[in-house]
Amino acid sequence: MKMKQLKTIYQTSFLIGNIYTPKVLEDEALHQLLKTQFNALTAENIMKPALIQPKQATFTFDAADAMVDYASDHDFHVVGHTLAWHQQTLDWIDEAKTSREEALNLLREHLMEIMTRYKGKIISWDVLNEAIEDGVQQDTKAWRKHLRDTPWLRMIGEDYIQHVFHIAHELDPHAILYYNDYNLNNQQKREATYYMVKELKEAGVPIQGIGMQGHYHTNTPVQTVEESLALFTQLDGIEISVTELDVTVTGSEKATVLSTDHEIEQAQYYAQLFQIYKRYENSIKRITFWGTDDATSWRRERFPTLFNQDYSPKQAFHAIVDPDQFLKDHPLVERDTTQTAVATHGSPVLGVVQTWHQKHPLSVSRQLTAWEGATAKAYVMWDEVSLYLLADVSVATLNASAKEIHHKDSVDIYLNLMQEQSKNDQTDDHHITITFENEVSFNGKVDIKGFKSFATTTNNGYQVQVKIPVQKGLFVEQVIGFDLQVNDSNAHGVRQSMATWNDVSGRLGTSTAGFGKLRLTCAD
Ligand code: 9MR
Repeated sequence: MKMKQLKTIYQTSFLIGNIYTPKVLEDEALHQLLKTQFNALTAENIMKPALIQPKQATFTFDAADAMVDYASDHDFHVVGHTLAWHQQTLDWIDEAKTSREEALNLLREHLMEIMTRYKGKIISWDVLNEAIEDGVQQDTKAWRKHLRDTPWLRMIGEDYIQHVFHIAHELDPHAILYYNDYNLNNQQKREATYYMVKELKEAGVPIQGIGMQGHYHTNTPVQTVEESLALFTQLDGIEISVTELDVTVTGSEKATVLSTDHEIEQAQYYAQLFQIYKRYENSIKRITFWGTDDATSWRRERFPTLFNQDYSPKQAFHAIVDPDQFLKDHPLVERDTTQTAVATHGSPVLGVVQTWHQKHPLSVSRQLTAWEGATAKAYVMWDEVSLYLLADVSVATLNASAKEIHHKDSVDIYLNLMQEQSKNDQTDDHHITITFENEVSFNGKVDIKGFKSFATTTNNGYQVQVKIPVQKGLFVEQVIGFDLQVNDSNAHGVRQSMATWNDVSGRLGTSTAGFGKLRLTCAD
């Protein structure tokens, strides 16, 4: 039976894209898959700043040239990705020694070489990538306060944003210029982005599109995606594209096979997304998937794409072919995704690993950011007067140069002792942050009397241990609201990722709704 073609099914709605990797030039089956299903290609990596200009004034265009030729030979639209980003940026720039004028020149030169070369061949550019920071909690209208602390921002100032769009427009006036970011379904990040784009647009900055990346998990509430579309479509003169869609269904731990249940659950999620996208088809220009198949995706351990390793279609593909029918055949069922775990009774001594009971690990691996960094395994113990936590963090590089503590490599601990009953008594509700260097913050609350902490580096990251005295006492079978977040700082001191045990909304700082549940047990 001939396989249905997504690009044909959605031809009156939006372009259907995927990533381009050089592999397609040698893999005939991959070429056939791209050609039959998709009509737009985004460079997954080869146009990124550090790859295309690895040394000052040395540009490596071969791979990008080959992509543009391939696309033109086979009638694909080409999307350029990306020009200004905080990751894989021009690492050879010495931030400390570069003046604003020099930085602006370097930015202009970078754009000039690339955009002039491909002028007229690129439908749209992801001009600015991921410029709003994570964890925005309030005051979203003041979007400048929420700009990510990036090398370009430090060297040029906040107006690097205006500059990069003006330069890009001058160089290729016909390309549609995008702001591209992940987690734009998050209410605060969505609002900050909305206000930023609105103000830029009204000030005459040539920005014409918002790219909602779309790195989701089946736990991501699907209505939050619709809420963002509803807001962004209020912006005049701004088109929307879904630029990097993929949906994971398992946790970060490596799994070897995708179970049938998970495959259906993922497909249902894709079906719901496409029902939403169809409702906004007048505003959505393109939907690009971030990966062709589960064997090569950047999140390959978690099966996020529409195709298996041999390019055969998964249920997710069938779900997108006909979302309504798929959801009729596979009706949604309510799922509770709240994590629950047990804390074991005992009083460990901080710094003495043998005294810790390491049997019931909490996996801190729900990634909140598109850049997937540090994760942790944590163990909680308790006695009648204190709660104890040991978190073993796996992370590649350690950095404490950021101003704010939770932008350093650190662990956030959230405690809501009495859960619902505690609204009027927050004596024992805490938000504690501890870095790999044992810097501690109680985030505005007074110090906890008797609190103790210990931190040490390990072969694959660092470990923190804390003792949190509890004034009201603890008792067996008590269930407490609890969460952990691991913050990963990159080599520039920019927080590049956050992973949690339970919450996926990014609102741990202001709401206990996303906390998981910890049960205090006596037994092992
Ligand atoms: O899929 C990309 C992966 O192969 C790279 O290793 C990684 C780092 O460059 O970037 C991935 O793509 C990112 C994209 O460029 C920007 N948004 C987030 C994507 C996932 O991290």
